[in-house]
Formats: sequence, structure tokens, C-alpha cells
Amino acid sequence: MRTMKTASAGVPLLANGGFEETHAGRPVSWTAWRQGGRLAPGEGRQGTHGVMCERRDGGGEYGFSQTLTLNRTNVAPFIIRGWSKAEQVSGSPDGGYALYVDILYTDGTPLWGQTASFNCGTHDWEQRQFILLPDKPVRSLTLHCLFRGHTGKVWFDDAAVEEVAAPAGAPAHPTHGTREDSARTPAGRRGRIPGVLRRDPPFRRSLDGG
Ligand SMILES: [Ca+2]
Repeated sequence: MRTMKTASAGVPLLANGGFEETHAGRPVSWTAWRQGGRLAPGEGRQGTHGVMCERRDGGGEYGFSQTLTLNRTNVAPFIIRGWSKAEQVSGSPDGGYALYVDILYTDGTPLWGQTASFNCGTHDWEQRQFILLPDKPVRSLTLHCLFRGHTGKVWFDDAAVEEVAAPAGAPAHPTHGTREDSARTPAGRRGRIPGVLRRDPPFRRSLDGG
């Protein structure tokens, strides 16, 4: 199996992934998804800005998203990364509390719902990272920091989308799909996170209904 080291940094594409840049109380470059959430000054990693979403029973859907218009003519992998902490999040990990990526290929076809889910319950900052291998050139990519279908409070910070130059010898059109990567917790523990990169059958449509 072809493996790929993610220690080598790709080209960062996402703007304001740390939510530090704000305007009128909102994080610049991010869009509230559905009910959105709030900017959380001082509640991000190391006391920086983050964003927070709170959902109660019967509540709606929350999150922040950013769409990158890429208009690529070549095929290159993306590294998707982000951090979250949680307070009393109900249920078990799934795509409802996750980094959630939708892709539109240059030929107009979609790849919806590539996700990496965070742990539920109450936890400090934890990172999720995965490599997304498109099988065609990408027109646009949307990253959602998503919270729905659970109750509780979640914070997001330090999101990133990086584009990686395809390694030498890689096929021009890599196998479709995503590749699981090990995750690193704040304590430095490395391990495979069950449930990440599962495509969620209920959400084959774009989150935006497209
Ligand atoms: Ca931050």
C-alpha cells in the first residue's frame, strides 16, 4: 500500500484557520453554517480565539464553514486538520460532530461528506487529521466544523487544509477515497481513531443541499 507522510507540510489553503482575525465579532473568511455558533475569544487553544457551538435537545444544526475555490487541472492530495474540545457532548462519535469536507470536481461531479469525527463526552483539545485523495481535479472544497445531532458544547480551533504535491512515482490518478492518519492528542499519544473517515450514508447530499 502506498503510504504518505504527513509530517511534510503541504501548501496551506485555508484562511484564518485559527479564528484570530475577526470583524464585527465574527471570524473573517468563515461562514456560519445553518445556526452557526459564536466567536469565542480566549476559549481557543492556548487562550486564543476559537469558535463555539452549543446545541440543546431539539436544537438545530451548527457550525462554521469555509469554501476554497481551487479550479485545479491536476490531481493532488489534501491534508485536512482541526482541533476541538467538548463539554458534555451526547452520543457516540459520528459525522455530526466532525470535520466534514465536501468536494466539487472540476468536471462538475461531487464527493460529499468526507469526515473525521471527534470524541463525545467531555474532553480537552484533540486533533483530527486525514488525507483526502481526490480522484479528479478539484474545483472547490468546503471544510465544515460541524455540530449537529448531539447535545452539548463544542469548541473548534486551528483548522487547516493543505495541498500536497503528489509524491514521485504516484499514479496520475490516485485511488479514490481517503486515507486514515494517526491522530495526536495534546498528551502526545498517537493512535488510530476508530470511526474517522467513515462516509456517512445519510448525508450523501451536500450539506448545503446542492
Ligand atoms: Ca485560535
